[in-house]
Amino acid sequence: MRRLLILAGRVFTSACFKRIFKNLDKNNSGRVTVHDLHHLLRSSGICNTTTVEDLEELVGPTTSLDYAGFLFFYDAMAFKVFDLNNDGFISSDELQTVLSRIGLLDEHDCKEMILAYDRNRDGVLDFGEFKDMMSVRDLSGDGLEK
Ligand SMILES: [Ca+2]
Ligand SMILES: [Ca+2]
Repeated sequence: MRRLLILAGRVFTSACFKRIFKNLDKNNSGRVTVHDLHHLLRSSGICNTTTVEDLEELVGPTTSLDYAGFLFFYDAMAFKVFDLNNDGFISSDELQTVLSRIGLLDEHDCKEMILAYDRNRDGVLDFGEFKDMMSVRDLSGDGLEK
């Protein structure tokens, strides 16, 4: 179970969020732009259909993000990827559909993952619960660079 969760977390970490951020922040300004993020999403295959306009809507009235904003953005993007019907919740069916697309997990595992993080027991994950699930990435040793 733990191993599966870490695997799922890795889908979105690939290596290390700080490294991703640093790579995007080519001029070392401590901020990345919406265009940088757009390029990241497309090149990583996470969200090929997302346009710069979609991102601008998500990011709000700013054209660049600091690291904290970047992490929030990434969680929000991941949530959007899983929330296939855009109702603001992730069901075990949606989790299964997305994870099976990338060759991870079967139906049983998805139900367990939802159960493990479904704090209010409504059978689906809202954004807060989803972020808890994603925070498993901290257990995989990412984030602290020497
Ligand atoms: Ca949904
Ligand atoms: Ca819930």
